[in-house]
Amino acid sequence: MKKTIQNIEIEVFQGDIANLPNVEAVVNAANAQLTTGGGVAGAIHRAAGPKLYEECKPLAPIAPGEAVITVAYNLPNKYVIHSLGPVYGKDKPENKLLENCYKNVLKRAEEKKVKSVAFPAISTGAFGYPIKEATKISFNTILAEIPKLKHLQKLKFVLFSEADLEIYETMLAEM
Ligand code: AR6
Repeated sequence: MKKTIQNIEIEVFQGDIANLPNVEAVVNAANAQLTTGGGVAGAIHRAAGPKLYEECKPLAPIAPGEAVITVAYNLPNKYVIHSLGPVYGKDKPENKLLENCYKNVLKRAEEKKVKSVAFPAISTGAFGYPIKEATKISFNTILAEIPKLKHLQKLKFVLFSEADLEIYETMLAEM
């Protein structure tokens, strides 16, 4: 499903963040040490190859809400933007920290003049953020940031499960 808001195309679809050939930068739902792990981080590091971690190592650790950018090695993209989401119920205030993830990813992308970026649902897997709350935060943050974007033209949201996709589609339709 796609929608255009102030000339920015917003798309939500089901897929694997580590296999998206038509997007310039993909977002990693990282851990603080920027190592591989489960979920998105595992898929991204596996597909990118070991050089990704070599580039990440000196950039770590990062704090919740921060984002750093690297190249993408064997992934079909130009960049990976690594952001650490809040652990739900532990890192406070979790809504602000999650908002910072989306803001800082957009900042890193704009600094490199990136035209398209794909986000996973940061913090909603191992970190336990309820998907509906997290979706609201991601869309509200993106909406507020759209007027500041100079290079980005496409924002994509990749959901792993059908159920998460439905939540994103419903909220995008209401936007
Ligand atoms: N493509 C798209 N979405 C995915 C994929 C994939 N390949 N795999 C999982 N998801 P998570 P977090 C969805 O756990 O909650 C890692 O071990 C998943 O269903 O990857 O921010 C790191 O090393 C969920 O909706 O990220 C960290 O320690 C969403 O992506 C920690 O987990 C995020 O799930 C980060 O936890």
